[in-house]
Amino acid sequence: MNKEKTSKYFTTPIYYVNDKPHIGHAYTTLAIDVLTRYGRLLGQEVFFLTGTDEHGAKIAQAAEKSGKNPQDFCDEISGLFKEAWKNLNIDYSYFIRTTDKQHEQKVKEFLTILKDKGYLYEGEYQGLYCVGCEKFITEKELVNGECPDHKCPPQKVAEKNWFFKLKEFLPQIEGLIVSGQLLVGPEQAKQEVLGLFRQGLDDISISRQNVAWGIKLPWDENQTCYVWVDALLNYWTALQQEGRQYLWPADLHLVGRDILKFHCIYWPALLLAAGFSLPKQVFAHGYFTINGQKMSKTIGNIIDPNDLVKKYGVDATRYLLLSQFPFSSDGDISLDRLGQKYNSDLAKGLGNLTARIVTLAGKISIKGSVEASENKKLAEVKNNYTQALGKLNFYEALSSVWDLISYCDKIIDTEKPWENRENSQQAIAALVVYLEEITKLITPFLPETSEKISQQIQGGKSVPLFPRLP
Ligand code: ME8
Repeated sequence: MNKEKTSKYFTTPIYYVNDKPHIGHAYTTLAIDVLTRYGRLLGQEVFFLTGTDEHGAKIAQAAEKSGKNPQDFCDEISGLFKEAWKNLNIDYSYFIRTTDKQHEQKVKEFLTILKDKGYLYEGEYQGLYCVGCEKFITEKELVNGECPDHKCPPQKVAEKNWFFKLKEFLPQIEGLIVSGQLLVGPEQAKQEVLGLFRQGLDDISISRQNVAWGIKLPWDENQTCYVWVDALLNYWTALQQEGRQYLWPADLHLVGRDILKFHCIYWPALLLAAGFSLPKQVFAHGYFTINGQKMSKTIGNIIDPNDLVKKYGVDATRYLLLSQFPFSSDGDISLDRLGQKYNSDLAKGLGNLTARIVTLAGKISIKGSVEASENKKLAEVKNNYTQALGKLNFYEALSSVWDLISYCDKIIDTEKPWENRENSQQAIAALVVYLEEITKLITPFLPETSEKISQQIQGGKSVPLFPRLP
């Protein structure tokens, strides 16, 4: 098979560098890390792209507030994202920054293609702009005169801009989404996007006149590229930088549901206009709130993933974040519940089971194989796991493994194989096979733990994996 057929290209959003990473960013990035590791275990070449979104008014204002020049500020915060991903054992293939010179160059080339094809025109923009969202906003969207997400009044803007003929592409994109040629998941997200077409959309401005911190339009130095166009293009420019154009189109853009419109409407339209093929899938996951509130610096309730790693360890943090809620649902995170889940699922569940089986296997010489009925259990678990991961249901995939863990605990409790009866050898042999299978299934989620369990099975010596926390 040629390279194109077996390779996959997965992306996360590129995160704004106005602030340090939080567990919401970690959630999306971990999910792609798991899919990447899973794909690689299946023998696929997977290219995993993540990075940072560094231009625009929002970043310029954050830099100014911190008393730094924008580039130094971006270098610093972008570095914090890289560090957090390292601490979470996230194995990305490439980290793009929109201030990379090659990216800036490719954005200019892309915009020139649109201009040459006649899809850009000059116009006057008069309206409202929310710097927090980095988007033009309508009166209708405001709540008590404020942006409902950022709880602040938008800016009044009246400036000359370059516009993109978005409307020309809307019927085609709607058709592609309806027919599933451009997959939008889950179903609820697809319906939300289709609703946007029904409400009607106007052409979009792709440049800003009074935002200096951005990429200058090659034919109009008074204008900088609108930060969302600059950012979306990362998915395409990164491949050019890496000499991996053959990976286009992306197999999956994973996003939070806040940025669906940009990924399912604006992005496909820009690609169609330039004559490029469209991504295969855009999937939107749910949102975390903290004790019922939106995570925000103002409220002061942001959870830093590095703090979780310090408290629970890398693999435990990976597990705790991905096992909270079904991937497409919103959910509320509480630090207390994270601690309880650590103790029940990891210290008591996986950790304790490993210790029990490794100890039993070390005491008794095991012979025999797993009986047919027990193999049925394995087949069922593997099937549930594969199906779940195929649908990006990380929570369900993990539940199926934890179901096997409780099943093993029950076998040990009922058969008491340490009593060394007639069937003990058989039971222990089966338990070892189950533990080996559990080890394989958790590999994409808990790579270090999986390695440690394999070593313990081979060495016959049990070492605690997840010490119980007070
Ligand atoms: O939107 N729960 O960047 P951003 C779960 N730069 N996921 C969350 C979350 C939460 N509470 N908060 C954030 C941008 N996320 C643009 C993207 S892409 C071309 C440009 C995750 O820093 C989720 O994936 O605001 C969301 O879409 C993303 O972080 C937004 O990150």
